[in-house]
Amino acid sequence: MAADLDALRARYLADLAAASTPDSVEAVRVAALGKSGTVTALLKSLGGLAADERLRLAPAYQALREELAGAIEAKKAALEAAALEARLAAERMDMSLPVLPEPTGSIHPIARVMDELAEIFADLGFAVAEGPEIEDDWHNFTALNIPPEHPARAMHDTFYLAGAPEGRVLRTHTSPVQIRTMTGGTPPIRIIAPGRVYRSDSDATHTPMFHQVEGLVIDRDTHMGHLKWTLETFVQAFFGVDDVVLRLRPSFFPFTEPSVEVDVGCSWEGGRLAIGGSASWLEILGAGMVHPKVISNCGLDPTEWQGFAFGCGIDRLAMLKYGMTDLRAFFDADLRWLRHYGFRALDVPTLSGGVSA
Ligand code: 2U9
Repeated sequence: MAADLDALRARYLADLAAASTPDSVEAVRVAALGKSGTVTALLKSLGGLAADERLRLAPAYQALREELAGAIEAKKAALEAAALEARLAAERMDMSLPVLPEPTGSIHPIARVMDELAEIFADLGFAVAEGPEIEDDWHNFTALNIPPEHPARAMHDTFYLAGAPEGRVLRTHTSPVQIRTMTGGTPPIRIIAPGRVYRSDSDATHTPMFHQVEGLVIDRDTHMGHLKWTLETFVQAFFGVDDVVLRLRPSFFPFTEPSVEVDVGCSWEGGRLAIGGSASWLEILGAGMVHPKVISNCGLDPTEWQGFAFGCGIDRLAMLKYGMTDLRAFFDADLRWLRHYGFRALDVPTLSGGVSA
């Protein structure tokens, strides 16, 4: 009997050594230790033996079963480890390789400036708000203290939408976004509203579609000092210049009272514009304290809530910062212009990386 066990052990260990898949290991297990396996049969046969025979043979049978079970488990584990190694080797990536293929498109300077604005104002606690480009008369005009027949309506060169419900217009500014924010929520509010706006105007310095960013802060004790600090901080960060000087000139807008036009100090060294100092002035913004009527039009109590707003042309900001001279080139889709002035797709502006680069 001892010789039989040695032969069985040798045969199954050889079969295991030859097994190269989990299925062939399982076949060895079934043949030896399965319900009808040979070793199982030997163990079952112990029951029919005389007691002294059973005592003599049982330890050898048990030892064989345990040895084979251990060898089968070890072989299974070795095959699983080898399979994992092979998969890892096949999926190995060189994380230091550059992204391929190199993106061929580029980020338009206007999109870039919008990203920079979002980054700068996010740092000051402003969220980005958006709204529809097709607006109704109330959100675009009436709520902003521009009632029907008000001369400011004519100034906006509005596109009226034929075939749309009565009073639909292409928004002439992003101000209706702030109206929607004020009617839809409760102060305090700190938002910027960047986006496309439309006016029926076309010449060297005007395109019928252009981009604006407007900002709105509504809180209990907001005043012109907060407005000036916010604009200074923004202009400093945007142009990457510390000695920014702002000049606030009295002006008029129906939706703000008082209203100001804001100039930034600059110089023209060798014909090139440099922001900073106060040798010369460039108008870049309009702003003011939100008119109490606008606040009450939005369902808020103007004796409790007040705030400031500002507006600015994004296309002009981009031209001043990146040195383009012709506004119309922004919308010509000329590939040579886009390659020259565009930004790399993965070059995302961050405050830490520098929005003024
Ligand atoms: C609400 C209340 C007040 C937004 C403002 C300006 C002044 C302004 C122009 C700059 C150049 C537009 O692109 S531009 O032609 N904008 O001068 N905008 S205050 O005031 C608001 C907006 C919304 C509810």
